[in-house]
Amino acid sequence: MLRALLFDVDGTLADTERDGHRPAFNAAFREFGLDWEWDVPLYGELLAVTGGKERMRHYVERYRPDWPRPADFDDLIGELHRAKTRHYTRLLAEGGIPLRPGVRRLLTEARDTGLILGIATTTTPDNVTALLKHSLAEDGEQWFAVIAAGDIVPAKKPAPDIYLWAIQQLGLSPRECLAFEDSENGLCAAGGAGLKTVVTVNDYTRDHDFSGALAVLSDLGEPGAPYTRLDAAGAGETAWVDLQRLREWFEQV
Ligand code: XBP
Ligand code: MG
Repeated sequence: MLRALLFDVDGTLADTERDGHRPAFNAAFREFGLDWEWDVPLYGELLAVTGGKERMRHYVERYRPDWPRPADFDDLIGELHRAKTRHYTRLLAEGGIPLRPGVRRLLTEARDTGLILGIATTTTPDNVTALLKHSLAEDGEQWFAVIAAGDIVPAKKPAPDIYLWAIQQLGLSPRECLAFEDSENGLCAAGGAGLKTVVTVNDYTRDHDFSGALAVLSDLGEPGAPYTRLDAAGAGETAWVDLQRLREWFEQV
């Protein structure tokens, strides 16, 4: 039986990467006098590595191998990341990033029918708090029974650890939970934890490999602005995701 919906954050609840995290990283780089600039296509490549600190380290190793690393490189990464979180959460507080289509409607329906809601993300907890507060509701954090985020587990997505941690906190079995993801790394993490997963793609993840997903959709859809289903099982179907549809998909496989 379906008891809980577990949501990824970045790219799934809101399109935060291109116009949220990316400019926040760039603002932090400028603040520290670094000539690093992550444009839209480069950031798409960098998204292969989850976690902001991990992503910055990967950038230096892969794209700036000649950059003279200071002895306190790890500290610098930590400081840059704190600055980036400050820039990012300020952007959210300014109301910068709306929820994706259908997200608020589905969360509300799930709450009203007593389904458990949870979050499983690699992003920093402050980022989740800010998004829920400014883009969902003042008490948005309280809508979720568990918020699994950031460094709470050392191995980030595509490792399944963050989902396993969230499920354990809820005292549920993976067979009672459904995950929502936007990326191949996220689908791997959820699948690795034994979860069925619905994928909503975005411009950065459209071409990822989503085999094994319950359904792959353009977005969750709204009445009057339906999703387009992209996976072979239902290609071309247009509708919107509500609990009845989710239960049908969930029980099918
Ligand atoms: C998205 C990420 C995050 C953000 C940056 O993960 O990979 O790292 O890009 O967040 P998810 P931090 O879709 O699982 O939420 O800088 O706070 O790490
Ligand atoms: Mg994501």
